[in-house]
Amino acid sequence: MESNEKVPYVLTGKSHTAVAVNAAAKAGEWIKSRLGAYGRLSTKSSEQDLVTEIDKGAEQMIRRLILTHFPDHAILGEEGVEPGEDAPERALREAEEEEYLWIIDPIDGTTNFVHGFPFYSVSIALAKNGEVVLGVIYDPSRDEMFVAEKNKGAYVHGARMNVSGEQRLSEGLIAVGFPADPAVKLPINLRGIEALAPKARSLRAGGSAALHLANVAAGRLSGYCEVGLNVWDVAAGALLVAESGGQVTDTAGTPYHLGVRHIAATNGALHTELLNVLKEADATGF
Ligand code: 2AM
Ligand code: CA
Repeated sequence: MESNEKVPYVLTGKSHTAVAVNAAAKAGEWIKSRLGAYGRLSTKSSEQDLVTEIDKGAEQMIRRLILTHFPDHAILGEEGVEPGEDAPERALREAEEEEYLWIIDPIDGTTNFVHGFPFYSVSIALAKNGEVVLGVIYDPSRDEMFVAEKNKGAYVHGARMNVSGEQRLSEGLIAVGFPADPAVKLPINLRGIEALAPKARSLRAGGSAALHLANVAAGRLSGYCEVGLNVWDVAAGALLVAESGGQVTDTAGTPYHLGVRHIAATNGALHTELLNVLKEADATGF
């Protein structure tokens, strides 16, 4: 046979997952290299709501990488939305109409990043027709890449993740949050914290919603709840928990969807008990 026969050139596209993992790793490495070296610190909705030029730079980096491979996909990123109550909701409503929507939090846990506390992450989710089908969270401090694909399970560095086995709240390690809105959201969360503290084994507040969710998925936390989050804080993590066998709802028990702001994510076994405590304490945010 003639050896100079031409093989047709096939342009094989990269998978959504490969692009998300690559973007999270690149942004995460860059962020980590800038730890303690950021310049100007700005505030957004409140004095506790911080942003650095590293957040903005990392989001640009992720946007460019995604658009290189998928130029017609829509992107909703934390730093591309004006702070305040209405703008994130409006942006989400518009974006939900897209077939493919990437949802980015370039640094989840900016306050930790600013202080050098090693608990922050890059969170990237892809929603198809309004449903999350891919979730990637990267923890630069531990070099852990968490990946979930809808109906295909969740993995950390290639090893399948499963939620923990605690059956009761009294055996559970539960993560909570102290939101950056001291007027409305903080008091609601504090009511929940006060009610949960004597009932759970112990509480933790790490300061990154995405990493709390990744750690629930990995079975290191039994559950996590927080009122007043944004879609980019939880979209990737919600899929990680669901694909690890856990349960993700809003604090009133409605199954997770892109509009959920008040989140409860657990190993499933102690979900109802957790929701009941929040309800009794008037801490659901509803
Ligand atoms: P961030 O670091 O990306 O801002 C801590 O309680 C969690 O709340 C973090 O995931 C943090 O994400 C998020 N958070 C901080 N400020 C917020 C705000 N104004 N609205 C919603 N979530 C916020
Ligand atoms: Ca952020």
